Amino acid sequence: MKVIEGNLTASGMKIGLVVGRFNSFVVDHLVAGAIDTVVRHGGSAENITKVMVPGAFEIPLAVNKLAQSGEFDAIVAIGAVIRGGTPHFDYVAGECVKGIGQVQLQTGVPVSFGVLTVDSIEQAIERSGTKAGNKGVECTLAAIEMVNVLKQI
Ligand code: INI
Repeated sequence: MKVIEGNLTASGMKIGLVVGRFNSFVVDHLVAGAIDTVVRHGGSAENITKVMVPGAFEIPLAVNKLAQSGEFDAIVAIGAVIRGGTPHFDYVAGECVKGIGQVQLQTGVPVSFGVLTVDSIEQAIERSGTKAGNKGVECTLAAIEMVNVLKQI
């Protein structure tokens, strides 16, 4: 049996980070986790390009432009959508994940989904570097692994 799998080495990788500013008190920790992960896995902060956008709704458009530029091995989308009392959450989160999914299938550039979609500020804090880990770290590892697995297919 032939098994193809990707390692977690980020040496020489060019990574685009697209970051929604909304809920920045959470998002800043996710970004720090993402950068730290690239560096700790052999990559360089100089090879990271960070693009700031207003919120999660705008993330897919910037991800698409980076992916189409051909300059990046992978793109990490980072943001935080926190449910409020209206259906707004569902529209913003839904468009964000749908758009990101489309970009990676249409361009072949791996895009990882580091956008928290949570019911409360407490859940967001838990997933941005406290008791439930850090989504920025997790999705950056997924991006690195996908670059390395796709190279072999
Ligand atoms: N954007 C987010 O990234 N997170 C949110 O929780 C959020 N909420 O709840 O409204 C949010 N809204 C802004 C949206 O992403 C767009 O920036 C805005 O609608 C302008 O297009």
